Amino acid sequence: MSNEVASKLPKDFIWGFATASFQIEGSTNVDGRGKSIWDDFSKQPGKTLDGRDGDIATDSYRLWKEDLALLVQYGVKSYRFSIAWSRVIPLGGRNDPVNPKGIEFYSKLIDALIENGITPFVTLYHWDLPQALHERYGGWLNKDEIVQDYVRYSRVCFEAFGDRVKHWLTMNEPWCISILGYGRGVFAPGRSSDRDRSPEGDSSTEPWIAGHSVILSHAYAVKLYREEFKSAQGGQIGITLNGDWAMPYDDNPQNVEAAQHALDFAIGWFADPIYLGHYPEYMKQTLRDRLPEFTQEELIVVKGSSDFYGMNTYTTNLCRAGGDDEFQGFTEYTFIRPDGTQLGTQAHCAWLQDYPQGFRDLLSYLWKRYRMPIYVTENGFAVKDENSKPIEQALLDHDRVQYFKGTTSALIGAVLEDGVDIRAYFPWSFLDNFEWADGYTTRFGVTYVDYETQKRYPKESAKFLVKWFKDNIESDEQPYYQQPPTVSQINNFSGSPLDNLSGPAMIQGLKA
Ligand code: GBH
Repeated sequence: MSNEVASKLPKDFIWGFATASFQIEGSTNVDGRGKSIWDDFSKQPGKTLDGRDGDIATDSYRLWKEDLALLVQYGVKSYRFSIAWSRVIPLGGRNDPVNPKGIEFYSKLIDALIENGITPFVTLYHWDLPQALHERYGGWLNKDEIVQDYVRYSRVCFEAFGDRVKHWLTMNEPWCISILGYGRGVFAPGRSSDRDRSPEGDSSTEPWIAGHSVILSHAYAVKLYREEFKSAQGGQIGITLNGDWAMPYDDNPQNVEAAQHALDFAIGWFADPIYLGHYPEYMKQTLRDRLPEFTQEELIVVKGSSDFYGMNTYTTNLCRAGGDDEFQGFTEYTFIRPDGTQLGTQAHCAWLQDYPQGFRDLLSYLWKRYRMPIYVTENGFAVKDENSKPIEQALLDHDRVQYFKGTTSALIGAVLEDGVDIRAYFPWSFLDNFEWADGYTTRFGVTYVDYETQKRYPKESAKFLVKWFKDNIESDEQPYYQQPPTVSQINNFSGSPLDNLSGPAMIQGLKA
């Protein structure tokens, strides 16, 4: 070992790409799968930008072996995917039958990943609630029912897959589940007070009730895992939260305070109870009796219920006090600085600009506030108008490469200079896919999907990331200049086009 200051990520640093069941699987009515709330929602006129649904998506339920081959080609260490609850338990409930075909699908995928040296990183819930539970009792609005049903679903997954899965995420982005599903009504089940949008719903109460149920479902599933599975299976389990960095618009104290208020509503809503044991004070003051309370017994289960901080983040918002958006804690977001300049490069989505310093600042903030190891479980960019470009041009995804250059350098800076304990990084997404209310018009993939043929094409950003992680994670192997490759190693090297670009060690050794 040398005495040099570390310049790379530690060798056990986890990286890979992320996806979610409903966004990629398709095959919505095969092998006994029950409907999820997104099945019918995405088919209602006006709910997705291009009017398209998730029936085919990237066809990954059928093409999973091809997807796996591509992951192997990329050389990822891990793959983050989610399990569709309604494949495993078609009607979702605790007394409803388990579907062996659903278990079999994920079981084969998990086996194949492991055989290829790829660690499965599994999300139990990425927004595809079984439709039957929504119809039966209102889904996330019914705490007493949903907690029990979610815990039973979790049990089925721990029993079926926990011998091989050592990294569990209970929930993906409770803020989105609650606010977008029950407040703004733009995501399934689409409930809102806006009667042009939804015949039912109360945006002033339902998001906070749904969020409360999500926290408790997460917490009781973790309790189950720790009590009945962890000692035998030895895995880790936690939740993953969305949250973008909030930067004061200027140094006006009201705007400085507003940035904290924005973080309280976006992140603290979930992170404070889970890591600190209480809802943020500002949320309590603002929502009063509309914010449900935890019983003492529940609080004991909630506090400390995540082994790590799961972080999904995309952008930075400049925050000002004011406005009427309760979901943002009565703050206003903008990307335009006081001097009129843009914060960063605009993405295809209005809510997303590239600002890597914000990613680094958010990592520090979360590390200081919660003191938990951080797994970055999503981070990504949608290039403006990528969908209207011919494939050859779309593959040259310059703005996405710039984005990942920024975030990877922020990531390594946060680890090596700021001392933040970051253990994993998963760019979103492995593939272009069903981008929820945007349909297929917004592409987040590092791999281009031609939806006519379902062929996959690596974009420049995939090549950049593959190479970056090869170059920036410590390896067990001796440096190439100490151990030149043998002739037979070189002759036996069966390279792919990607390997040429990313430069396997033995080829670099030759050149040196
Ligand atoms: C992730 O959410 C999802 O986990 C993933 O499934 C998705 O494909 C990916 O992002 C890309 O979108 O203007 O009020 O509607 C990202 C977190 C939070 C980003 C809400 C968009 C819009 C807020 N999202 N935000 S609003």
